[in-house]
Amino acid sequence: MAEEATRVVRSFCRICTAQCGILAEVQGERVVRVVGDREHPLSRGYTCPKGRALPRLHHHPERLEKFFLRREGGWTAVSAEACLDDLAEKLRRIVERHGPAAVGIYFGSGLGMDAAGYPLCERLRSTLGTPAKFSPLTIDGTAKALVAGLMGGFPGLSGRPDYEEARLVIYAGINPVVSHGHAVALPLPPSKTIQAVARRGAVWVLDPRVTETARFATGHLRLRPGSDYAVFAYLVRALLAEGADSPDLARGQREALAQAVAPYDRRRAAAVAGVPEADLAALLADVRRAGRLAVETGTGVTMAESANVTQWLAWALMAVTDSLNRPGGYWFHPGLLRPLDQGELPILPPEALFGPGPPSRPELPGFLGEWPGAALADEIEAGNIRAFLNLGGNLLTAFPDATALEPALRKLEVLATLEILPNATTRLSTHLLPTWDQLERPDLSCWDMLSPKVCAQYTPAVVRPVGERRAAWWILAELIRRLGGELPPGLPADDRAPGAAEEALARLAGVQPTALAELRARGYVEAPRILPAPWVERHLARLGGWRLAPAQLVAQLEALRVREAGGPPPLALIPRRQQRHVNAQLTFLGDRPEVLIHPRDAAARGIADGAPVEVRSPRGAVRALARVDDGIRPGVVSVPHGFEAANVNHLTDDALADAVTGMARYSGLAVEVVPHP
Ligand SMILES: Nc1nc2c(c(=O)[nH]1)N[C@H]1C(S)=C(S)[C@@H](COP(=O)(O)OP(=O)(O)OC[C@H]3O[C@@H](n4cnc5c(=O)[nH]c(N)nc54)[C@H](O)[C@@H]3O)O[C@H]1N2
Ligand SMILES: Nc1nc2c(c(=O)[nH]1)N[C@H]1C(S)=C(S)[C@@H](COP(=O)(O)OP(=O)(O)OC[C@H]3O[C@@H](n4cnc5c(=O)[nH]c(N)nc54)[C@H](O)[C@@H]3O)O[C@H]1N2
Ligand code: SF4
Ligand SMILES: [Mo]
Repeated sequence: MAEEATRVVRSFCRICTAQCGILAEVQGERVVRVVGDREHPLSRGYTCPKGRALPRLHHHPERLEKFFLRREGGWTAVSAEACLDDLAEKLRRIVERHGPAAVGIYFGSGLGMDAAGYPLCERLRSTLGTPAKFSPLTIDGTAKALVAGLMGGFPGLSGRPDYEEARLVIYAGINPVVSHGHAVALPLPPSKTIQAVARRGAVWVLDPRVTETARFATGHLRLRPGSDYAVFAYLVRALLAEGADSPDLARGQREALAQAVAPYDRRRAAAVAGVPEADLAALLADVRRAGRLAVETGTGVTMAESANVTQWLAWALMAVTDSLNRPGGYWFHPGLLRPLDQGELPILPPEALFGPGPPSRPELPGFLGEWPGAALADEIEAGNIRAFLNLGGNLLTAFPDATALEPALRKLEVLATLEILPNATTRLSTHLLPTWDQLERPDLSCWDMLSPKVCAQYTPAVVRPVGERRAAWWILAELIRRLGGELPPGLPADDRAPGAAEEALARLAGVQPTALAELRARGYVEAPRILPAPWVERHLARLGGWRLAPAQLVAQLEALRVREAGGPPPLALIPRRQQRHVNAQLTFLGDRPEVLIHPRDAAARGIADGAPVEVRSPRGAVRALARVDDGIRPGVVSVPHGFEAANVNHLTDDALADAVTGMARYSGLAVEVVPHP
């Protein structure tokens, strides 16, 4: 048989926000290899094992290729139309009988990088008229939007270090060498970026574990989970006492901030964080030396009880060192395809961030038009949510308290899932709708603000869609149409018609035609980053300066301070990410759910390295292998999420959500670990 010619398609990876440039080698419709694109301005040849596994993802032996309906007795493969007819009919009946809030909807990570599909999720939600919208926001990092909203008047301000000039970066609860960044990606490769800062000055890591990132740092605080706020409070207090100030601070608020952090002298901060006072002194000395600095926080911060307070004090530290919107400090992404820097940003009053929350959990707010993921099981159990649209997520591994969520999901009349592979959540679904994966669709950077640079990318489809998979935009449009909603003008009726995918991208991605044409021609466009950015300065002038002491956060700090007397739990669970899977995806590449435990804690429990253990919480148990690791702080165990057979969310508790934002608590929970023969 003659060998088929290999063609190379230039594309970009959409597994994480780093969006590395890739070259896909294709024979016929088989993707044989993905390698890094050396000419790519963003990643210059860099890729990670996940990106290189795109061919395995696409050719996965169990990939979903058909529409399925679950009827009594099992699954039936049906046509796309029959599946959509049935689904729309059931949704219509449920809304008629119980109102729109009876349909919940999850904007999952799987659709989060589909530039044509994603915008229709919101249109589907508004067609249904349901307030029961969920997204990664409340299971990932509400603290960032909250603090941007409260201190900066606009929750969409998204910042990152000025890696060109920074002389001090503090990484708190983030491990970019593995994750490539929390939401916002780091310039690649992460280790080189971090080393460059270290050469200019200093890099500190705040993490209960010696992480892959800590190895490149000049200083590391192996602090107690959830104690970061005390470290930042100490730094802010010390600098304010020395007279630190900036013309950009809202008037009268410096005093309120000073008062809030007053209790955190070095001794108290060291006691709360469980670190030597000398290490805090060394960090403060580096802060003084650098003058300006940037703090990068990640899920270790946003998933802790102290999330909002830590994020606030990290910003406060940048504000009082005059680092916000300054070279060598922190810059705010202006966006490129959907720019923020063209007009005036709205200035939102604090109340505008919140809305009515889920009725079954009156203590929880709605936040930025969404409901907390921690309320999903209760909303179903209360009979409020009866149908659920899962748009590219694995609910059971993503949401807290799988012990409560799994039986709840089984009670749903409808659980419809848009997916590319079977998983724990598809197994509970009533409707399965297979969509184009990232190699099967033309695409654009969906979230240009999360890029490390002011840039945007375009990729053509690499191969033709397999089986009966349909475009996510087509599936969503067909549902919207069946539910009586309005569709954007000019949207192709058939995703399989020639040119339809490109046309849909143009109609849906919200990008100016000229910009789109340029992107298609060049694949990658970049704009210069200007620092200080005039649009931020204009915004700040109208805002009256950074608001240093938002009342909600001052109150949360006070509450934390009162609880400090109770001390930490004997053994606390913390999350971590691993190199070769992203959340619940790509677990077939071989990462294992190892429980990292300190030798002291292991010995006290008779646990040997590599031995099977059971991690227990009041909510449930997870079995995995122990890795005895002297890099982790004593009293802390680290368990990665995303594994179905060892689902760490059987340990988490959906009652533990942040009172201000509803964010789920995934870090700092009390657990016990026992040998499990
Ligand atoms: N305990 C604990 N829980 C956590 C976390 C934690 O650290 N600890 N992390 C949280 C965080 S930060 C997040 S973001 C969430 C993530 O939770 P999810 O939003 O559920 O994300 P994934 O697990 O990545 O699942 C995405 C799904 O999309 C599918 N998919 C991939 N590509 C495509 C595509 O092109 N189209 C479609 N239709 N589907 C696709 C994948 O097969 C996968 O099943 O989990 C949260 N849950
Ligand atoms: N390889 C890979 N990359 C990913 C993902 C993945 O699953 N795998 N997921 C993607 C997603 S959805 C996200 S949201 C990002 C997240 O990106 P990151 O936020 O960088 O996530 P992690 O790598 O888990 O790093 C969190 C760190 O916080 C530490 N930590 C836990 N609790 C605390 C605490 O209380 N205080 C402090 N200071 N540290 C603490 C943990 O030990 C861990 O090292 O990564 C993205 N990139
Ligand atoms: S870092 Fe890995 S997963 Fe993320 S975009 Fe690059 S290749 Fe893809
Ligand atoms: Mo995330």
